[in-house]
Amino acid sequence: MVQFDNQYRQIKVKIVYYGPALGGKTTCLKHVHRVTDPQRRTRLYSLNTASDRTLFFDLLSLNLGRIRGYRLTIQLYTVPGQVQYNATRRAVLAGADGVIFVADSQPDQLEANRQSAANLRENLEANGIDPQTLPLVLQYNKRDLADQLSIADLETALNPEARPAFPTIAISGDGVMDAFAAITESTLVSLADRLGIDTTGHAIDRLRQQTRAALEPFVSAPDPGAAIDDIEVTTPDRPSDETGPLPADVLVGEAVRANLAMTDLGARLETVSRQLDRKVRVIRAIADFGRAITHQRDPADVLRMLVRTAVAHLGVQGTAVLIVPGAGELREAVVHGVERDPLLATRAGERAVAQEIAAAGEPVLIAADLEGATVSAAQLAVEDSGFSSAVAAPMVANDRLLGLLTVYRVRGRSPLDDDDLELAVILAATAAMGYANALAFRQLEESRTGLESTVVQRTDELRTTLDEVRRLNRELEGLDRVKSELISRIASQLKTPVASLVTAVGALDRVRDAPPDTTSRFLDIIRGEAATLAELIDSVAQAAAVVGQGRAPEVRPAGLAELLRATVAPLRDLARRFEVEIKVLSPSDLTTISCDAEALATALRAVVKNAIEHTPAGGEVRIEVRRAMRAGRPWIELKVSDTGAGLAADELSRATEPFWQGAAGKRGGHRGIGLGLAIARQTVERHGGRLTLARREPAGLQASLALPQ
Ligand SMILES: Nc1nc2c(ncn2[C@@H]2O[C@H](COP(=O)(O)OP(=O)(O)OP(=O)(O)O)[C@@H](O)[C@H]2O)c(=O)[nH]1
Ligand SMILES: [Mg+2]
Repeated sequence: MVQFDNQYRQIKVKIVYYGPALGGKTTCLKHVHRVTDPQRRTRLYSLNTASDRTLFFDLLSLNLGRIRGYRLTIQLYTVPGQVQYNATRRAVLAGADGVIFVADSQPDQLEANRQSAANLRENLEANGIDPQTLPLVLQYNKRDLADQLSIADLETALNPEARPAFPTIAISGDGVMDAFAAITESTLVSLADRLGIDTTGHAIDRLRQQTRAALEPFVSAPDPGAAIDDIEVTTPDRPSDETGPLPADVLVGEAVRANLAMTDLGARLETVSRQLDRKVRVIRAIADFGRAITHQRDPADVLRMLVRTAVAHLGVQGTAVLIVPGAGELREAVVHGVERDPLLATRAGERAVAQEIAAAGEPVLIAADLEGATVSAAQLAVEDSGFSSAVAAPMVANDRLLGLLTVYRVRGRSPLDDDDLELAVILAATAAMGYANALAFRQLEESRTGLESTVVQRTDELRTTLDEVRRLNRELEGLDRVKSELISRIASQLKTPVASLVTAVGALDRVRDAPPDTTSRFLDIIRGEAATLAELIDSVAQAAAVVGQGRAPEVRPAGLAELLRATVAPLRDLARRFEVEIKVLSPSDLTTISCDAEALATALRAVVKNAIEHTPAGGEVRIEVRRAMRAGRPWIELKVSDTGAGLAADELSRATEPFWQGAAGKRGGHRGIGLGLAIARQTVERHGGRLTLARREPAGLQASLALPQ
């Protein structure tokens, strides 16, 4: 009779090995115990006599998975086969949900088999169990012995209802698990029927499939490891003397029930203590994990640590951490034991299961339910990836979904359960907090370094600006000096011609009727000084150009012939007076030159004028125009050469400074302001060009104005 245990959310199903004495029942149970995952079973409880013959019963509890959220536990019992223990057998058989009848194949045991079968029927009926409907399978055991009955004979004698029957060798385990799988399957089908679970063809198929999957590791991989004799069995004090008088049936029944209850309690205690052990381990793991997480500053390290901890403490083979990078969609951050997270992998046109779970925000346990009328998309995704069960726990910190932890356990291990779910939820929550902290820390770091680099950049900019201000200041100071120098020079230069003019005009006034030659002498003086004044005014205009520097020249193609004419024409008179010849040479195919024509003509005129003034009578000033290539780009060179005294080597570099005047005076007696060459240089440089002075052999100076085109 199926027992529901609501406190532990457990369903207990009772299967009994029945059969004649020494047929091999206990040996079968030992085999099942031996090949079962330790996670799924309790110890094997045996209440034996000293000779190891079953006195009361043997008991093994197996956890088979879940059904309707309940843990499904199968309790396997054997009865004592010896004839005199019938009261015990009857008591153990009470509430059985299925029976495996273990027959002895030896010919001399045929009668014992028959009697035991009849005895089974009797005891079932005594317990109110219908032998016709009770799930039952047969084992024809000891098929390894030489002397044995044929299967056909055994079938005829023992299996009139044609129940499933299996030839077995219990000592080696051959066939034992097949028989066990068959009784489990039919017992569960009958259980489902009695529970009112949907028993349409599909649901039953699914149940069979689930049962087989649950038993798969037992059936396909019987572990030949520990020898049967090594298994620890509990042998209580010998409770009665086998040869003595039998106790009354009632007394025996009471004793058996008491023993059953105690053994069941023992099994339950074992389960509870195992669960407690696990809880302690889990709490310690959580504490360690929490402590370690708080020291993590790198978000990626937090996630890696979560995966390591999950694998170690949940005993899973696959796991993944999916994170929400921003837009709400999950993305794999860490995977372990899987190529892609099975719950994130989508089928065509479907939303990933992981997205659904994250959106719902509730942790989920995905494990096959033996009821299994329908299979969820989540279960399908898990099974498709070769796992049996999974847990998905959202990672939430400060009410914000940060990600999802998923863990997967392979088939053949006991499926993940509610305890695992609980642990995964705590790990995910702890990791979420650590992850959020690490993210915040990183943001802080980033904004701090951002701020630092901005400060560095602004400081650099300030320094550059400051340098520029200093440079401009120096330039202004220079200009200021030029201006004051200019003013003082103009003032002193003006004194002489103005004084001469005043004197000459005064003299003319005094001697109104002076002889004509005297009058013309005074007029000459007046004319000469007026010319000097005009020249001074010219220089002031040029000086204004020096002070007004910074204005970019307006460069455009200008006619070369006009430029040269504008340069030379105003100097013709001077040259004639000084008896200096001006020669102009330019290539016939050069018609234009890119420049600010007016500025360049002024500059060139200053250079040519300077040359004329330093050239003795009979000498020559030559203006030569040439094309040139500098650094692969076209330039124009305007060379002005004279046959004067030239300049000393140390004077060459200073001659283009403002107000510089050489030792060798100009012809004509007067000294200028000393700006001609300085202005020329400045004009050329503003064009991006260069003015250079060189000595000529045997005598003379050559000024070269080079301009990029
Ligand atoms: N050769 C052989 N010996 C077997 C086999 N199964 C069991 N035995 C042996 O038979 C003897 C009895 O086996 P048990 O498993 O104790 O039999 P049982 O049915 O539990 O007997 P009771 O508890 O007395 O009812 C033991 O010595 C086993 O080693 C088998 O398949 N082949
Ligand atoms: Mg036994």
